[in-house]
Amino acid sequence: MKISLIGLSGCGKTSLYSVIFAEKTPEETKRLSPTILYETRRHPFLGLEISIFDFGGQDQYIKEYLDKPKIFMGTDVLIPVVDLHDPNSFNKSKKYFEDVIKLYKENYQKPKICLFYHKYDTEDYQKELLDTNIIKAREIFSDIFKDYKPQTFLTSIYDQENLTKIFRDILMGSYSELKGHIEKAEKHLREINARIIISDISGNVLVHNVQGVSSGLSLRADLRDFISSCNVIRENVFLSDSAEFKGNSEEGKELQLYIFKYILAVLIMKSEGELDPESSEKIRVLLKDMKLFSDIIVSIHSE
Ligand SMILES: Nc1nc2c(ncn2[C@@H]2O[C@H](COP(=O)(O)OP(=O)(O)OP(=O)(O)O)[C@@H](O)[C@H]2O)c(=O)[nH]1
Ligand SMILES: [Mg+2]
Repeated sequence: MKISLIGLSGCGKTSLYSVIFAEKTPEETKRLSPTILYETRRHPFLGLEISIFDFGGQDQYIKEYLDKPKIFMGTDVLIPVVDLHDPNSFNKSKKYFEDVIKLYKENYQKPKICLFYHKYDTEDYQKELLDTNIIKAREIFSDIFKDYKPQTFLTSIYDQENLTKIFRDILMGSYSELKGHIEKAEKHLREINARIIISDISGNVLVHNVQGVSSGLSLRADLRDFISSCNVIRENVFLSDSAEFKGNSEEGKELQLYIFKYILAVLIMKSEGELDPESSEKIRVLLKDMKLFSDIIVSIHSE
């Protein structure tokens, strides 16, 4: 799956990448330099290889891509990024997007389009201006992708929770039938009185109900390492697709890890006697559903 981020220089493409996939804080992005030409990064997600193309937006690079457009081709998801803090750039940005769309049309390609109205925040910016800019941006951009039925999002690296969900749903795009499972799990997690994290084997968090265990899509490093080690044991010692691991402390803290079909990890953290019968039942249902979820992923992969 190829995801392409396009937009003028400074609109926030590399920041988006850094916060969601590379465990950077929003503050750290203030020190990013403009991207030279373009950068490609690979990221495994639910056993699928995702390539993220971050197209530097300085004028000379845009000219180069438009002259040799092959690099844009084969994009599954195009994310045009509009900088809401820079209304003077809207028309220039529109021109760039129109040129790219024209190339896709000429080549009979139809990527899914997720238009980001980005920097939707008041970090070093006035609220009143932001509101005016959104109205102006919608007037300028809402029409240019209309043949592609674009999805539009108001995004900000300062609202990581929302941004992570947007990216998770974009990445799950190739598994549309799975969205319902994730939403159901989300609902369950709100009702269970244990701390639960559902991620893939590479440590991309899909759903959780614990504060501070993830940065963007990435699970905290110690838990990620734990899952990764258990996954190696599953493969090399148990020689099975799925396995269960357990840890207990003398104080009664308990950690359980379920690995389903070498793809999905469900981590449950609780204290002794903490679980009420209702939550136990809900965990049982949740695990059953996640097993099904991983079966579906495997069947999609083998298609
Ligand atoms: N307020 C605010 N600032 C942001 C946001 N996203 C990125 N920025 C800031 O925008 C500036 C430029 O970000 P970059 O990610 O380097 O921009 P870029 O689109 O990659 O630029 P090029 O590589 O030149 O194409 C940085 O100072 C970021 O901190 C956001 O959501 N809100
Ligand atoms: Mg950049």
